[in-house]
Amino acid sequence: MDVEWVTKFLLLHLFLHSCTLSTHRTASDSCTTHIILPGPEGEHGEKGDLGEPGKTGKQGPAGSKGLIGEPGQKGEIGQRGKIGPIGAKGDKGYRGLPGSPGMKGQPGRFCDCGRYRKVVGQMDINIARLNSTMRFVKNVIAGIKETEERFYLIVKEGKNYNAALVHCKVRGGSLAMPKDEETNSLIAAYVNKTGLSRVFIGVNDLEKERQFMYTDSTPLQNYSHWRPGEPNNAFGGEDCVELVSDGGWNDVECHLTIYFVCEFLKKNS
Ligand SMILES: [Ca+2]
Ligand SMILES: [Ca+2]
Repeated sequence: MDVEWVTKFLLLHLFLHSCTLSTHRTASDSCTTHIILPGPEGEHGEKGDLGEPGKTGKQGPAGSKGLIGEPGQKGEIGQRGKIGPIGAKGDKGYRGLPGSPGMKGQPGRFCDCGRYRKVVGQMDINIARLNSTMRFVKNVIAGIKETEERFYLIVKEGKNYNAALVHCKVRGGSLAMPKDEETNSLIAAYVNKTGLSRVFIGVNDLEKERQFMYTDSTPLQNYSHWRPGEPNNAFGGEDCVELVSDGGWNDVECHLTIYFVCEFLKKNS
């Protein structure tokens, strides 16, 4: 409470109290004597000096989001991008329309087919020979026997006597002609080792009955190895000779189809 105002209040209260206590006096006498009034208000004081600057206020809360800005200027054109990966294979297209029919062909000519047939036939023969040679080589690789002068080879292809003769001859040899015991034993052991029981050898009496000769047209000389009772020319038709596994000889029919032994002269002998 303002001090000046309190003072004025106390003085007024004292004045009224003194008037009440002096009721036997006239109001004008007694109150006039004891009135105490405040003086007139003084003039306004001079303006104070400028106060010191206040302390820095606290940081205010974040303002509300501003309005969207104006769009920027258009940028420069960018660099060319890398080539993308190969795309997936496209679906198969629809079937095209059929083309226009072609021109009519020229009339046919007479075919000289005979000449071609002859060529093809010769090729077949050559292939057959090649296959035969391959089998022969396989046999050679499988096993071959030899003496000082000759090689001997069992051919595991069933043939009659004449076919066997040709087979050995076209390969530079002949059907085997054992002309001594050593060679005969070697061929017999070879037959046994191969698991066979009989093979054609190059001996026959085709030219003259009972006069056996080798296929090189030389007569049997100091050596033969007939089995007991052979040659017997059974049924009047045994003009070729087989060698059985014990080394013995037997005259047989020439059309039999059995394995055979070729011999080849060594070139250095
Ligand atoms: Ca005979
Ligand atoms: Ca016989």
